[in-house]
Amino acid sequence: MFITSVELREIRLSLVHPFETSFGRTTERRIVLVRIVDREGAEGWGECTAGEGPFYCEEWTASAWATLKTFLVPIVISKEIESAADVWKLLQSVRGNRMAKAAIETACWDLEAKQLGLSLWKHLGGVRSEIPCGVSIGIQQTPDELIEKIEKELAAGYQRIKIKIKPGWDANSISEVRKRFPEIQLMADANSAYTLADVGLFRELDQFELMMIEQPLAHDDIFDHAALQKQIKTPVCLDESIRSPADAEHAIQLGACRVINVKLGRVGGHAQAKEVEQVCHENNIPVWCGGMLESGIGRAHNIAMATLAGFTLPGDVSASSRYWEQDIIDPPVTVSANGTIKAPDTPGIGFEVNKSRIDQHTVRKETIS
Ligand code: OSB
Ligand code: MG
Repeated sequence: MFITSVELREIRLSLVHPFETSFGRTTERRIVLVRIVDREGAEGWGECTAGEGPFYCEEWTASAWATLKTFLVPIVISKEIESAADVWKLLQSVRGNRMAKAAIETACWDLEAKQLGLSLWKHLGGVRSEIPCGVSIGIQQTPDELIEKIEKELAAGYQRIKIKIKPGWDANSISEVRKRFPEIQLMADANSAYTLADVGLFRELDQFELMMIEQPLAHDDIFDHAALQKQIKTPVCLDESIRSPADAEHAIQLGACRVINVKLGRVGGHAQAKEVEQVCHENNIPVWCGGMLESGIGRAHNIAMATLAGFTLPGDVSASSRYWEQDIIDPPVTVSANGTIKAPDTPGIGFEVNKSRIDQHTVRKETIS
């Protein structure tokens, strides 16, 4: 692969419904897209999953833009690259900044799959053509509103429901939901809103038979999560804390979690995600694909990743219409009545990138060649 030009764009997309977590509320996304072009004029697309501020992790839209433009793009441009699998290593002189790295690394996988005439999911080594899907539901005003949202998602076919929790919106809302839906696959995500001092709360949550509790403690912690897991029955799932295959190995060895959520951006792209999946697979730890309120390009990459063997649990990848009036890919991502998404068979990410729609939403653009 020989990349002759890289286009960076920032697009702004309004969410159909605001999304609230323990760390804040999002109404409009600021998304950096990366388009790479090779000597033959073939293109690959990647999406940066950094948020609008440094609240989920350190990276955010503007830091990712600056890191891509100043450091990462110059590394990959105008040189012979053996394969997409080598890009992570090429970028290793830059520390951290995994979401910025993933934006360009995933674009390379899309381009390479297109060069080979293969769907991205097959090129990655995926084993299933349909992925099981769940939804992540943000913090609501009242338990009744939450229950109404859950009813709607279950009617649409989604296989599991994840609700966001924070202090003051936890045991009571979970209890109400469980009363109304005694049998559903239910889980909660705290996005690091608690400490070990809250162990009493987590013991109380054990009675609700949650599939798992996601990232209850600090975003960069593994040690305290191990202490918590020893004191509760509900499996702990780590999200924020797992940034590399080594993190996954350490967390598993310490007993800090029984499930891992894999996010392409958080671990630095497809090659790293495959390694995290591998480590988990070897240790009998199931994984699932997380979401970061992606536009269609990031969503398409998530679908491809979730076809890998270890992704046995329903993830947070859901239909475009839950996020956007109009997605930037055609066709939009849709979910079947039994809560699955079909991985497309056309080359690369397998969806048409709608350039005129992207143009409409672009607030800045820079081409480096
Ligand atoms: O922790 O999984 C998370 C969204 C933004 C930041 C962090 C998270 C999330 C979600 C939404 O849960 C998943 C999605 O629907 O894309
Ligand atoms: Mg999470």
